[in-house]
Amino acid sequence: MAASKKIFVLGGDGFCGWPTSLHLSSLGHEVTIIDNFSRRRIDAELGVRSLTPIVSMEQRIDAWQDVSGSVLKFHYLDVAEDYAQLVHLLETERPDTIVHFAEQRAAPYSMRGAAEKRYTVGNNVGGTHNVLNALVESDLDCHLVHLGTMGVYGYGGAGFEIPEGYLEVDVTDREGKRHEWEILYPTRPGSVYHMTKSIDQLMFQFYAQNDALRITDLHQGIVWGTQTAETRRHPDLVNRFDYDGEYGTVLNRFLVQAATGHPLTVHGTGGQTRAFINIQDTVRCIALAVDHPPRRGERVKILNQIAETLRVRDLAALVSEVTGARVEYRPNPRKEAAENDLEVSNATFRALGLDPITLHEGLLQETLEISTRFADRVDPDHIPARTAWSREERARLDEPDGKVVPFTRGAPRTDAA
Ligand code: USQ
Repeated sequence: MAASKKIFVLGGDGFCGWPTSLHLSSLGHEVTIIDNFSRRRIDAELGVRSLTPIVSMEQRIDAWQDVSGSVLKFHYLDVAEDYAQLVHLLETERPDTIVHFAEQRAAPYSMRGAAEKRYTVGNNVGGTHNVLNALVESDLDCHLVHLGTMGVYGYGGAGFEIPEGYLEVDVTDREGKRHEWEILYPTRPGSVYHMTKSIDQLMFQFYAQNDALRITDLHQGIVWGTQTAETRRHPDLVNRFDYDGEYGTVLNRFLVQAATGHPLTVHGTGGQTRAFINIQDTVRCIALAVDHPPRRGERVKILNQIAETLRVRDLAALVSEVTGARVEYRPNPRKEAAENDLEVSNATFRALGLDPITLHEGLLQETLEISTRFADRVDPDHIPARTAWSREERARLDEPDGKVVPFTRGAPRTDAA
């Protein structure tokens, strides 16, 4: 095993942060969780709760100590607001690595209205900049591992496999001389949330170049599943599970919908191709990234954290096949391409030994079983996605017939998106 490190996990109470904290601790690292419980607060604001019952941070930490003998430290802190405390913690604790999940991560929530857009930009951009600035101010040679998103690339249409963060371009000047460049892959965010991750990329580029900060940015796809080897060890360690229209991600939503007799809510034609990864691989990838930092002075290391690409309608068909759930094509509340292809390289993680879990029936069963076990905690009012990206989508959502396209096997009609 690689040497034990002192690691801060910012946002360690969230869907990816909690299982990552446990996984890093199980590998022998000394983990400190920093969180302001914003996910729990937004649950209360939206009037929803995690499908799985999650206990307090204190109980979570006690349960982990009971089953593993390892101690997780915790600090309540808002990295976007409590800058002085963040610098103080860095100066006194001097971590080797910071894993940064402390951002508002739901695209639909970021598009709800002015308040949520402003919160998402202020929290995500301000928080990330505070972390970078605090690293410089505390003069710490600490590796920053940030959870970014596949969404910074836009979704496909490139006609080639999307590389890991950088694009080689060939520019011909006025004299006809050709110049070869390597640039950050042009960003094409599709929501305010995704836009903040695009801005993060520029901040990383600047601080790596100006202050030689060592930074890894992980462009992750859509996560599915909920449990990991560590969260399974005690009921109080269970991971949170979002199924609602704001925070629930597509496959987990479909599984809860199937378990509660709700039709599977495919947006538009379901021709959207997206990248996916199981939560168990999320935690493995983070551990691999922690063990393979860039050198000081090196450019930002960008890795695509994905297992495979799939179309939304194919996911629905698979869940329907396994559960018998009905698939319903609904007007798409988002402004996104109705159909797209997407090819993505995940060469670095594969070279580091990741053999990712891909979607198959067996694995759906565990998530389905959890969905069924806690089905009575589901509030059906929170299942539909109601946040429209713009006035145009709002008007379509409000049409009385909803323009639902009936489910047909094979290629569905494409005139309904
Ligand atoms: N979709 C449906 N029906 C639903 C819910 C979603 O058809 O009931 C569709 C959406 O229209 C979209 C696709 O499924 O085309 C994915 O939606 P999602 O909610 O699963 O994922 P997204 O909003 O893109 O965001 C999630 C995470 C975010 C992460 C991102 C990775 O919330 O934190 O960065 O996945 S990626 O999508 O690769 O950018």
